[in-house]
Amino acid sequence: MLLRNEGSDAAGVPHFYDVAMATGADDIKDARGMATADFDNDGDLDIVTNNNPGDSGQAEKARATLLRNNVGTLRNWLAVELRGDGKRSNRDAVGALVTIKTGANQKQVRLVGAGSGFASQHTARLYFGLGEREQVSALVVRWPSGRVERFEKIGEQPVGARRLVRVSEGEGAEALGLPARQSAPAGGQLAAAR
Ligand SMILES: [Ca+2]
Ligand SMILES: [Ca+2]
Repeated sequence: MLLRNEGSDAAGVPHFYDVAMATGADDIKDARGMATADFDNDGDLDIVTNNNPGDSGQAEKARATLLRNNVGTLRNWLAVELRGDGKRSNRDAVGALVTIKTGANQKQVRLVGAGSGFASQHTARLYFGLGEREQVSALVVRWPSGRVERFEKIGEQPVGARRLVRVSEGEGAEALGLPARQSAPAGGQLAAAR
């Protein structure tokens, strides 16, 4: 099952539509656990599931399934990776909260978590969708230590889209391009690579 968020109706009731079959994400394997990460570094989150070999016990017959997302790269995005100071904050920055601000009153918030479901852990990188926007007006990190750092520029540049921003607690931030692997042609939507 893969649900697409269709937004809310006039009464405020959210609606979702199962697009698994239409996107090629439906699968008869007996999956256990699911995690998301940007496996091909193109700025959208892809999905991996582990599969249960069942009574056969032959794990090699139940290889993991990677569902590559071919939808999201038409829009802009920002990825953020944190490294805590290893003293008052843990190195992985679990518990850190990142807020990005775009425009006057628009905010998005992401939390660095640990454990994302049964036997699974999503990527520790935080991904923000920016739509058509080319940059964010501010990036604010609230570290597990309680320290708050705010970035409106990195070096002399605004915080631009389609970048990975690495922030080390108390030591500043750097913006990096990611060496994206070639995406499948647009229109394939979500293609299963088995
Ligand atoms: Ca991706
Ligand atoms: Ca993609």
